[in-house]
Amino acid sequence: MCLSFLCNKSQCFSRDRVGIQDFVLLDAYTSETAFMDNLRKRFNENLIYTYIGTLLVSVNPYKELGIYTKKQMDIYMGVNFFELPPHIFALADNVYRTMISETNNHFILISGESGAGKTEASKTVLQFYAVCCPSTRLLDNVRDRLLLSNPVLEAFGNAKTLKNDNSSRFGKYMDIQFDHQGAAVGGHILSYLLEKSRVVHQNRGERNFHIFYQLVEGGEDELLRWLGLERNCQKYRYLIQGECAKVSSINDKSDWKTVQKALTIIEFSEKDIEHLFAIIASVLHLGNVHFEASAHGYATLNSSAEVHWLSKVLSTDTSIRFSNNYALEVLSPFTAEHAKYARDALAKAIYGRTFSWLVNKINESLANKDSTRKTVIGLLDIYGFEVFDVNSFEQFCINFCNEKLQQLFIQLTLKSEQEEYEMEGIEWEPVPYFNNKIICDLVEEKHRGIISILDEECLRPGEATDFTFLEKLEEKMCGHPHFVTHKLADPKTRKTLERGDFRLLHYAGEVTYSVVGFLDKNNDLLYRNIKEVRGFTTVATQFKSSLAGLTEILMTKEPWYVRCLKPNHCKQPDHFDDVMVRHQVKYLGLMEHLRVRRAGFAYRRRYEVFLKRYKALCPDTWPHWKGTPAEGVQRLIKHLGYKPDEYKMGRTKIFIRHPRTLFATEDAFEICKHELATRIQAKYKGY
Ligand code: AD9
Ligand code: MG
Repeated sequence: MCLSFLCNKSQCFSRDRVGIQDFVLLDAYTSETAFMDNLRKRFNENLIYTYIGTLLVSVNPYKELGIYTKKQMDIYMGVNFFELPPHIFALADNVYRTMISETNNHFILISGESGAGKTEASKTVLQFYAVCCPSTRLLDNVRDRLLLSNPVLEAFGNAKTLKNDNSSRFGKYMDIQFDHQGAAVGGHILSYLLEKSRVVHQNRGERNFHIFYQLVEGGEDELLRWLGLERNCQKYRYLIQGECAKVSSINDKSDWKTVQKALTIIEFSEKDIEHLFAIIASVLHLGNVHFEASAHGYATLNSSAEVHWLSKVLSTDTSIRFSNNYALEVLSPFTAEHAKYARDALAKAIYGRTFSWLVNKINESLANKDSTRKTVIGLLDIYGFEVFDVNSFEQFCINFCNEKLQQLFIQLTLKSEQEEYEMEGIEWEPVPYFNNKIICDLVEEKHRGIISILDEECLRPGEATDFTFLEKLEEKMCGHPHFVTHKLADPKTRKTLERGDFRLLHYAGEVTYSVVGFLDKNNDLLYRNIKEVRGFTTVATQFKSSLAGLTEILMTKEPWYVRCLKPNHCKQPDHFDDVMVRHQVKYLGLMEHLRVRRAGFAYRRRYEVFLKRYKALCPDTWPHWKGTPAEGVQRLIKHLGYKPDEYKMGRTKIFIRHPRTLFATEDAFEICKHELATRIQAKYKGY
């Protein structure tokens, strides 16, 4: 098994221009500068993908490269991973073929900061499976539904932010189920914490969820008339707070059409669709309900038209009655502030529940009723790490989620990998790395973490405020290396902090959070009256346990990674901001990953498993091997001609340094299988 083809001639000649396709082959592999040079060189040649072993690094090109065509899919389908230039299709294909050959479950963890290209990557993978997996007319339906769940969920769960014009505001984990022939036969989606606050408030330069603008811009005249809506986003308070209802990169009208078509194919009935948009319209009407303070300090409601439409589209009776269409002034125990709060809380609750309903409906349509065993490939696409000028509870949750995914990555790659070498008695020089567990604990530790302290404060209604929460944090977290506030900071840092802020030193950088709104958003109650609903689970705690559930799901599957990098802050093509990319390379732990990969082994299997699969390749081990599995494997690889530096024998497993060695073995196995089948056929022909 000769490794000379690793560096074939054409690759050597073009190295200077296009860089190296796999960082593992980089001569100066420990140098960050060499790593950056390679990445930049490739980016400048529109080569956005590079491997670190089987991990795929992707840099967002912010332009169409024409590399996701059917022709490209055909090129990558069924071809060994390292035989073609790096591509997300190569990764998707490799995961798929491993799943088929080993009949086990896999997941692809796509990570990177907001705008780095995670959602695009996850859509590309899904498209690859939809096009390349075997199908039947019946299964075409499943395939279309899997694909079309994307535009629907994006319409309702994505929005323009300052970081990304199509930013995911919910986390998504999607299982694609395959039958034993490798056909996609179903799917299931888990969604995580939707950023509901966006429904009622958007920061300048940001928008509400796409669906609202799509409805107003693209909805048919008759539909809008029926819903009591005008074709003008400026008329709706919930749509204009960010002052950017129109965005040049987004075509709401044509997106509306896509969503309509998708809903029909996912088998939403006409009634379902009618109800869905009635609810969306109700949120817009609700946003225009206006309260003023009366002379007695109570809220007065003067929005007869809105209330009329609200009751109409929601098919409810108005709790406040109007006679002869004249608005009555109704005295309520609420102040105007409380009334506005209750209105917004209702809008958020309506939208949040509609989103959950939508995910459930999509799942019903993706469900595979056949009970035969399936294997799955999971796709994880979650909101990326984000830092704004003002960061609130939402960013706290999103960044905590990214912290947890980084922890999972560390555990699965850097930590367990190195522990395994030690356990298996393989000689190993440990690679140091930053373990972000300390930050995860700071946020989620039972009784002591930020979430616990926040929950405690949420249980003291009337007494606790955002600021007592901050004081408690200061008391409990004082001296923690990843936590600082105005009070705890040294004089220099203090200048950069407001009194109502706390700052976390995340794995990906510092984020300053304003505590304002933390208690309220964590409670997420329809009304302020928290005393009546004691014993409920808060938002942060729910999120924490759903992330723990997700980690459990993922731990049972074989991991694959796509690490997405954002080349610049301005969403521009052909602009590679060195400082920014270097920062991401650092915090994503890519250098450490490279060091472990370079020094380590790409593939390992228990002796029994390895022998069972490949024993036919050696006359000594075929058809039965009488000795121990380890001896059998030794005999087998001797016969195959493995060189001593290509593998190591551990206590229970064989470790193979480079995937190429395994691929060559796998190729030999395919030929052998084929020959065997031909021989058997020939034998039976004689009868
Ligand atoms: V967030 O955490 O949800 O805010 P993502 O998901 O990481 O973020 P997204 O995939 O939405 O980012 O990419 C942002 C934009 O970059 C897309 O809307 C595209 O305009 C652009 N993009 C990303 N990947 C590619 C690509 N492979 N080719 C071309 C791309 N454009
Ligand atoms: Mg996204």
